[in-house]
Order: sequence, then C-alpha cells, then structure tokens
Amino acid sequence: MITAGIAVMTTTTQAAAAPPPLPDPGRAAADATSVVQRDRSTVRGGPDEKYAVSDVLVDPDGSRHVRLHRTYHGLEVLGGDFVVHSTADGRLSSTTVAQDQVIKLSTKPAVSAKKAAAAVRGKPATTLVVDAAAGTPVLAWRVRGDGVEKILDASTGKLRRTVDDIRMSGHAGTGHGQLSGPVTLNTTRRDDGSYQLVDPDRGNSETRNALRRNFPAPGDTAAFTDADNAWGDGTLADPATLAVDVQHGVQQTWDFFQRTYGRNGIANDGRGALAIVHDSSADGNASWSDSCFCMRFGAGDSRKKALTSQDIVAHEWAHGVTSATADLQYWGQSGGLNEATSDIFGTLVEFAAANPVDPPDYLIGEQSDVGGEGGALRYMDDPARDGRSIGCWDGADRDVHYLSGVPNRFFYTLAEGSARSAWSEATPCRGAAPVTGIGRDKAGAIWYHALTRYMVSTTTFSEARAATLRSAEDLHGKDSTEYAAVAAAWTAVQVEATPSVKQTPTIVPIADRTDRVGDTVRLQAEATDLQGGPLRFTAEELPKGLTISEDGLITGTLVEDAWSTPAIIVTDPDGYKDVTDFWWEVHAPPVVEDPGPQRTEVDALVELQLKATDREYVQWQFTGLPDGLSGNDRGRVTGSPTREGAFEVTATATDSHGTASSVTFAWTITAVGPPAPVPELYAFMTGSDVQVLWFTAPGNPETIAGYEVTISPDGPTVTVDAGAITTIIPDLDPTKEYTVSVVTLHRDGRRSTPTTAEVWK
Ligand SMILES: [Ca+2]
Ligand SMILES: [Ca+2]
Ligand SMILES: [Ca+2]
Ligand SMILES: [Zn+2]
Repeated sequence: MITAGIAVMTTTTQAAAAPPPLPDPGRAAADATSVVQRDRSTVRGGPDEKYAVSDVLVDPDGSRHVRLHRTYHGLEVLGGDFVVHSTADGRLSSTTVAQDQVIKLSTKPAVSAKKAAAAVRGKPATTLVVDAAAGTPVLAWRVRGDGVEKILDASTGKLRRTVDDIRMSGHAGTGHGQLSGPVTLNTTRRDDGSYQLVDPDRGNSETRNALRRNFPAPGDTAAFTDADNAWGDGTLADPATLAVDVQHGVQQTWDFFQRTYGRNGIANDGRGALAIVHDSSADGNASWSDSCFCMRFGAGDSRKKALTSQDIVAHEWAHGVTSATADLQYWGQSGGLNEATSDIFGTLVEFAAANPVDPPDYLIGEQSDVGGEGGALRYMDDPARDGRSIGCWDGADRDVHYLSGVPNRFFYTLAEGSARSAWSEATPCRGAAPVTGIGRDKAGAIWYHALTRYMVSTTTFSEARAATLRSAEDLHGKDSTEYAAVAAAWTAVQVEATPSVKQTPTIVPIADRTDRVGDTVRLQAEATDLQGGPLRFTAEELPKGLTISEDGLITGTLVEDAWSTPAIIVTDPDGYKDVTDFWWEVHAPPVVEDPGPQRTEVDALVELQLKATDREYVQWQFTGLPDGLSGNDRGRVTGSPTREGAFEVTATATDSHGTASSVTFAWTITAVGPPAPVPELYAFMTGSDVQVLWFTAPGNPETIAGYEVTISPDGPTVTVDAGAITTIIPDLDPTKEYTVSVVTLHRDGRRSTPTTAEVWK
C-alpha cells in the first residue's frame, strides 16, 4: 500500500477573505488522531484498533482533511480507511468512513496460511488481514501472487473476491508505434557525456527498456541512453520511440498536476515513478502497479498500436494518484471510480498538453487505432459505444473498465453539458433533465477535490455523488450553479443520492445439461426483476430442434449429436437484460458394426477388431466369447480357442455418458484340421549340396512340431525343428535333376499336404 506521507496541499481556488494562518500539517495530523481516539464511534472504531495518518490536506480556508488507515490487533484492515474533516481550529466537522460496521472478531485463523496460499499459483505472499471492505468484517487471508490478489475468508477458506493488482488500461485486446510527434524532453547528462532518460526536474521520473521481457522486475530493465540527446526516430525500429512517448507523457502529466492542483508527483512527495516500455506482459496494453510504483507499456497487438499516447500515460500515472489518496479498491463500483479517475485525468492532461498531433477529445486511447478502424478503448461521452461499458447506471456489477462508463459519462456531462458540444452529445438517461456544462477545469477540480478528501477505498457511485457535491459546495457554495450541475450530471447517468435499485432482471443460472438425440425437452428458464413487469425471454444457439417461448419455456426434440453453449437472455419492459449461458451436450448412442459370423479352429490365432462410430471415445465389453479368447475395452478380441463349440458373442460399446449399443454374432470353433502347408519353397544346388528355404506355415506356431524335407528321386528325408526356415542336404549328384517337397508336421502327428519345388542349379 502506498501512503503519501504528510504533505500540504493548496488548491488554486481563491479564498473569499484573508485566510487565517494555516495549521502545520503535523499538528493537523495529531489533532485528527486525538479526536478519533477520544471518540472512536465517529469512525466505527473499537478499542483494539490503531490508526496511522497517510495524508493531510489543508484547504485555503484552513479546513483540514486527514486520511488515516486502521489496524485491528496489529492486522491491516482492508476498507478500514477514513478521512477526518475538521474546521480551521481543529474541531471535528465530519468523517468519511470506508467500512460499514464495527470490527469484532477473533484473530485466530481456522484456515492455515499454507492452505490459503494454494489459492494462487506460484509462491504467493499470504498476510492475515481484516476484511472490512464489504459487509460484516471478517478475518481474512490476503494472498498475493504475480499481478493478482485473492481475499479468502480465514475461517472457511471461501474466496471473498479476486482483485487485479495490476491496473490494466484495456480489459482485453491487442499495432505499431505511435508518436507524440516532435517533443522536448528533460534528460540527465551522465559522467561519460551521454544522456539518460531520467527527468531530474520531476523527481527523477525515468523510462526504461524491458527488452521485450515479460513483466521484468525494475532491476532487470535497461536504461535508455543516447549520445546526442536526440531520442527515437518515430518508428518502432528504434526502441526509444515508445520511450519518447511515455517520458514526454509523464512530463506533461506531472506538470498538469503540479500546475493545476499543486500536487508534487504521484504520491505528492516529489518522487518520480518508473515507466517501463517494451514489456511483453503489456502488449496491446498498459498498466500501473502499486507494488513497483511503476507503469508498464508493451508493443501493439493485432487489434491496435502501442498504448503510449498522452491520455494512456496520464491514465496510468493517475492510478498512482488514486492509490496514494482515496485508494479506491479495484473491484465493483469503487473500481469503476478508480478507472474513471484515470480516464478523467488522462483526458484533462491530453487537453492541457495541446499537442498538435493529438487533438484533444473525450476518447481514451484513440491514437492507437483500436480494431484498425480508428476506434478507441473507451468513449467517455458514450461509453456503450465499446459494446461493453455502460453510460446509465443499472445497479449491476461488471468489470471495472465497463463500470467506469457511468462516472466517465457523468464527468463528460458535467464538463460539456448534455446538449451537442464540440465533442459529442450525451442525452441524459431515461428522460432525466438536461445539464448545462461547467467546463473541464471546474469539473476536474471538483473531481480532484473529492478524490483527495471525500472518497475512500469503498466509495460507491451514490457516495461519489455525495463526495463531488461536497466538493462543489467547498469550492463554489451550495447555492452555486456548479453544485446544481453536479447533481444534475449524476442524475443524467442515473446515479441518485440513495444507492441505486438494481434495474436489470436476474436470470436463474441453468446448470449444464446432457441429453440424448431423440429426447424431448421441456425446460423452464426463470428470472426475477425488482420492478416487476413482464419479462421476455430469447435464446441464442439452442440445440437443433428446440425453441424458446417468450415466457422462457424451452421445448422440442433433440435431433443432432452435437454440443452447444446456448445463451438465454431475459429482457425487462425497460429494456434491461440479463444473460445466462451453459453447456448443453446432446449425444447419440454409439453405432456398432456387425462383424458377421466367425469361424475359427481350435488353437488358431485370433485377432478381431470390433468397430463403432461415436463422437466420443467408447469402451467395449464382451460376453459369450469362446474359451481361450478375451476382448479388451478397445474392442479387440485375441487369443486361441481351446475347445470346439458354437458360441453366441455379444459385444457392447458404451460412450462416456453410459449409453451403450450392442451387436450379437455367432462364433463357431471347429476341430483342428490338417496343418497348413508352407506357402513358398525354394531349393538350389551348390556343388553336391542342396539348400532348401521356405516360408513358415500360417497358423499358430505353437502347434507346429517341425517340417519334413524330402529330396527325390533317391534323396534323403530329413526332419527339422519348427523354428527353422532352411536346411542343407549334402552328398547329392550334381548331374541329376531333383525335386524337393516340404510337409508341415502338427504336434498331434497330423501332416499337411506337401509343397513341392524343383531344385535350381
Ligand atoms: Ca486525441
Ligand atoms: Ca484521448
Ligand atoms: Ca427491471
Ligand atoms: Zn486503468
């Protein structure tokens, strides 16, 4: 967790009257701490807690905002942060508290750290914490691996939530280098006379080269150095090109925050951050990570150029500002506010930078040509244009990037109004009143003031409405047009003072199904909706043969051996939708081929392969096989029959759903016939020797006793062993013509017909 230390912040807003002398920040911190310790109920505190100051802001009129973090029996409390607001003389005026309930729990975990660690791959770090960020506080394990953090209930081991530790610019996606155009860079001259991409005027902010490594540690990156201090060539061939974009973007962002809000760097402590380019983990993306206090940028991907434009660089930098201030948790509505904060400042810096090659707009990442069609990552004026984000709050949770649409559109509407502007047009949601814009500067100041003073880690959309209204009151007064515009702009995106009632219907998830071809289906989809009113169902990718009625009844007869992932969509009368999808496996029994009647002699070698057609792997079983034969689960029958008989064999193929098909065939085992003759035979005369060669007789070799070889006329008869395929018979007359014959001898004494050949000379 990044804490900002103690720093003084003054806004550029002018105080109406001569301000009283401002208190020392250390004094303000001590006052706030003692106020809380005297009456812990003001921050939903208990006796076993300690508080540490992470930020102190003193406004021009002397009012103080001291941000504190909480520990419980020494354990960090997630969502335990709060801000103490006091008057110029140190009296408590109010508090903004992240948690809903007082913490009361045992600090002994039932689940071991080792067991909790198994929730994240690799060698994660486990920390025992109190999770007060949602509902009743519980003892929890925070398990941190590479880029991901899981919060597990330490009593039950149940996952409470997963949080991306890395703030990605885009949610998915994925080119070529883009340019900030000719820009000036502030660099550092090294002892050897070369230059390094380190900005000494901005806290030594540096851009380094990841050399295409995947998420390297900062120590594993290389410095960018240059002999003549002219960096990059506008193409990706020079790795410094992206570094120019980023370093210049950081310079502009730093100056914007300094000039506009008096903020001295990301954590308001004058420290520069590290930026890493050519990091393959961020290809087609960009990210901020608190743990390294660094930004990462990759190359482009198939869908877009590298995300190194001004708005993206400022977006990542602003994630650091959020971490150092409200520390909005990166999930749910607080995550949506976190993302929107980065888009808002990304856009404000783009306007302030006024780079002629990057005309300002309310689009995020438009220079990266998303989708190859000039698209952007996000559209603040019309978030739904990306197909995923929302611009009218419906109460339903989503990915933080899609949720950011609501506060993004609030900001656009507050700055530019709801009527057609130079940039766009943002018609208020569902007939809300039109809004007159107050301009970017005022809108930005209201957001920054709220972020640093009135937002905490668990701030929701309706709480953000309250926070920005307090900002508008601080900066412009409660009767101001600015105050009214803030309220109207939130209403225009359907965020009201009381938390939103969920508008979207809720569909009951449908479990994965397995059915058979030929089955008739009757499946009722169900959904609820808080507003009542008739719900209408539709479906996509239903299995062939099925239809869905408007009432959600799915009927029909399954006809195709196939799987699908149907989506059932429910729509309420206002057009809000919910979707569930599931896996639907439709299968048919295996089709088994009949091998026909089989006939085999006793002792013969058997090899019979049964065949079945099915989409899946089948398993075989056999009954009634002749003695001496066996079948395996692959459908192969082997062995040698040991006795005669008429058998009826049933072979059954079973698919992975347990559906079986069988075939029954006759298998007759007959008595052993005469042994088979040798199929081929050759003989040659060499001198007075005759060499005889033959191929072994077919059949079971174990039944063959040997071969009888006869030379005629007048030649000898010799018997050779079963394994032999040749023999030499000596002492014959080379002038005579001979023939040779070979007979196969069975072990039981029977003989084959002879095979005969002439002896060659
Ligand atoms: Ca632009
Ligand atoms: Ca832009
Ligand atoms: Ca509804
Ligand atoms: Zn982001």
